[in-house]
Amino acid sequence: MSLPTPDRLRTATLAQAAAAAQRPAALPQDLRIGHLHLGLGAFHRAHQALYTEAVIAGGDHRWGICAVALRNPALVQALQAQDGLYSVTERHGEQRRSRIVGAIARTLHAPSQPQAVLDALRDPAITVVTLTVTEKGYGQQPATGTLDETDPDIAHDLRQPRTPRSTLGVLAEGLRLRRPDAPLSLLSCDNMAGNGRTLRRLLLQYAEAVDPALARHIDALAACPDSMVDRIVPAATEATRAEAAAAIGLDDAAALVCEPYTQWVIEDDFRAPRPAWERAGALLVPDVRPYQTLKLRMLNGSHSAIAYLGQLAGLPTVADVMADARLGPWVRALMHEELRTSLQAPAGFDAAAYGDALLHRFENPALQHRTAQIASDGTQKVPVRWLGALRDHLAAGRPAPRLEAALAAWLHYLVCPHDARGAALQRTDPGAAPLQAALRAAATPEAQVAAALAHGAVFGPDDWPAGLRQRLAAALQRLAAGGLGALLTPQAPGA
Ligand code: CS2
Repeated sequence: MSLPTPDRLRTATLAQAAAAAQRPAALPQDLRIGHLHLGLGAFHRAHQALYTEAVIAGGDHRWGICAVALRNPALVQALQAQDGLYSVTERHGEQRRSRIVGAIARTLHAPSQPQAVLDALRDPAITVVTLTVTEKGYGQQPATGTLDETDPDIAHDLRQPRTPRSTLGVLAEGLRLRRPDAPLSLLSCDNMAGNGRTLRRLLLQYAEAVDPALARHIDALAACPDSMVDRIVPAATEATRAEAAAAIGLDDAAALVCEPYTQWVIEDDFRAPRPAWERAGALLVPDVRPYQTLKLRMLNGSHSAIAYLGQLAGLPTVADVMADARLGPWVRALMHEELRTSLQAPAGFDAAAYGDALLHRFENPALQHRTAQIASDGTQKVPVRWLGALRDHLAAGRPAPRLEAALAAWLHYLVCPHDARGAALQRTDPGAAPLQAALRAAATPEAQVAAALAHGAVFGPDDWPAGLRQRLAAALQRLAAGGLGALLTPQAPGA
């Protein structure tokens, strides 16, 4: 016998929510809108939206969020059917805590409501715009950090800047319409080094190409602080919805399950009023970059290694990789012996404890964080997460065998038809096609390595040392001949 489906989460049904679920302090309909978000997805709703929710709970009702979905309308429809309400369940193992969030006061779907998005950007009541548009959403060449004018959306917008499709194009056009005496702050929350600086540079480069006067206008109008965001938020599935129904007693088509941990470090460089996120635990600092480097290398760097090894091994989740007798200890060694040692932690920061805490977070069996999700967009992620660390080790003459093995695993993954269990690998990386073609065209492991390292959009200047080339070729050879087991078996020096 199946249980009856509970009522849908809405303002009218909120009173029926399970007593243990925390209720929003204010309803979406009672908020003014002051915070615009581009990139309505799981991460925003479990991260920035909760910091804004806490500010609203403190009594400041100016900061209702207008959240814009850039592609898929499904979430907009789900949230609209729920009057903007959704639930977040934090889990570690068997511990769980659910809350219903009311900070999203309005939702928009950019492709079908382009004018409404531009109107929001010109609205002087909106003084802060957060972005989670993914690394590839900035239209940049990942290795060089310059505007990628071959990106189809950027190319379109440069031709037709009044009807933009790309994030940069939408921002530039919205800001063009904005009064010069209504400054605002654009706060990138994507996993990139110097994300605010990057956004500013690309936006000005784009605007300059459209009209130099527009670039000057934007330069005077917008601050672009850097920020480091951290919380593991797996993409929601049907299981998430069932879990939320059990936890809150209502059916929530926009439910999320994430870890309890959350962190937000923000450069204190705003040009206009903003929510007092520090009241919710955000750290406002003069320079975010040391925190970004730590997080990108240690958390995201090991995450990407887990993702490619996990995908090749046929292990679907991060927790599966951590529990694997061969891969779990390998990840631990990568974290402590190669990622942590690649950087100088800020004075007083205990990087060893940080690394242990990250490994504990990865082990969380409740999250079901899929290796396939993290494996996506490697051409954007690998340069930021691994290549800086690898270059630093090479320059200092320190060996980094695990980082090199991870790099070989990624190259192998890009062209390998199936995992160790025979299942077809499903790859998602729109920027990978030229690299994959070059890898496939190469006849030997040496030629594959040469083709990869010459791919400047990912690997930057092709000045990689001969020793690295030999080691990567040997690793590809081992992978092809003996799979992951052969890759991870320690090699005698010089072998
Ligand atoms: C992950 C990140 O999908 C990925 O690439 O590495 O989303 C990661 O979960 C977050 O950055 C954690 O803060």
